[in-house]
Amino acid sequence: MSNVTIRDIRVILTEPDNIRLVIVKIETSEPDLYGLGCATFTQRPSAVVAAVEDYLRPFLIGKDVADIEDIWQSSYVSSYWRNGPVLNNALSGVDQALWDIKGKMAGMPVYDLLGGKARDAAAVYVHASGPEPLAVEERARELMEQGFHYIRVQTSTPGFATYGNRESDGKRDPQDGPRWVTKRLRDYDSGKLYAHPGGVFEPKPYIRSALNLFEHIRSTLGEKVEILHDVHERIPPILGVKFAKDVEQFNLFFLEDLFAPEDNDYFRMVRQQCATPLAMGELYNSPHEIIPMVKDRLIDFMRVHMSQIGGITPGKKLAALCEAFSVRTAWHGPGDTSPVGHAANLALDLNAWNFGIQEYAIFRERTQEVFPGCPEVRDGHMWGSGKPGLGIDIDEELAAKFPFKEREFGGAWDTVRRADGSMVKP
Ligand code: GCO
Ligand code: MG
Repeated sequence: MSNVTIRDIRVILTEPDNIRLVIVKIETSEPDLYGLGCATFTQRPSAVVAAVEDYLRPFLIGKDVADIEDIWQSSYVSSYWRNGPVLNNALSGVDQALWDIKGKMAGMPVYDLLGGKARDAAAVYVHASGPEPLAVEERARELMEQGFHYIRVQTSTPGFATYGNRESDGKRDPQDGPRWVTKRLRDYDSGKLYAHPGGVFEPKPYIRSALNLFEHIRSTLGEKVEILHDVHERIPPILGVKFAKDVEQFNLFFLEDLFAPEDNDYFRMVRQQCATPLAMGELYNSPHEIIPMVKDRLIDFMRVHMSQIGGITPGKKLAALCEAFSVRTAWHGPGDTSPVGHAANLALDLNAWNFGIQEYAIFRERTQEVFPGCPEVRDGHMWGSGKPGLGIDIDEELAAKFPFKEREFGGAWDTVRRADGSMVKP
């Protein structure tokens, strides 16, 4: 019991660098005491705003800020139906803000509240992408020069759209249809490169271009650098099983999102056939899809997006569950995790003994200005500041200078299609 209560809960929307970010601010009965939490679901931000303002705010005003566990549990079931991305993001914004407040009241960083640091700093991985392997190699070398040792590599598939590399995303000529893919495949196989072909994804050309990329990176950068790759759930599962076996020779640090969450059970097949380290989790929201992956040791790295499961409170419990099964943490850390969310990731990165790696989408200039206290990254690691709470703030006046822009299709995630026009999970 702290006798400090929740006075108000506000949502701050800002996109300093063209990524829509959602921050929850809890103001308390102590005039200068407030907390910040990340509730960023960049494809559905206004749904999260409604979930916070219309439902959690009236439910929570007046509650004691000390009772994070009780607030989390009661909020989680206050909607009766639960475990979805919108309500979990709303809950995360509140939860992370309460951990921020608790740290400020205790005069301790959140990682100390959780039991202190198990490491000096959290190793991060960064993204190297390019239209072809040589460009990816060059970007990787630049990043290695900057002190990064873990690098996610993604390249284009000539003639098709591929996740993780903008150059290849274009629009498909609808009237071409399947005939188009025959032509594309024939020209692709003849090595003819395309400039910005349609937003069409074909599994086999992607797999060939990815294997070619790993071959190039290993033959030019050697085994020293740790390379990671994100399949982004796009290929038919049985091709994923084969791909995991084919990449074993390249000693990836991990292969990510080999399957869609709906195909979780295919991980069992991969486990029985190869030792490629597997990472999965950014698309998970519910304990029902997460727990089997851990208890059956189907993956090596748990990559949930912390605000998608409801914040630090479930995050710390998931980290502990993973430790019992030797699954390491690798919290999702893209550009659509706000710096507040990265600070929350970092608190668990520093505290959890079974930390694996932290994804880090390099903070852009304006984002750093809007969020004073962005976690420091140097020598390939993210460092705790030692400041109380999450150690980060938001300049609301500056944030207001970057309101959400109008977006085509409401800001929906890419619609990716096969050459025959059928939809691909993106
Ligand atoms: C990653 C992710 C992201 C997601 C994005 C969705 O590994 O960082 O795959 O790139 O696609 O966060 O909004
Ligand atoms: Mg991913």
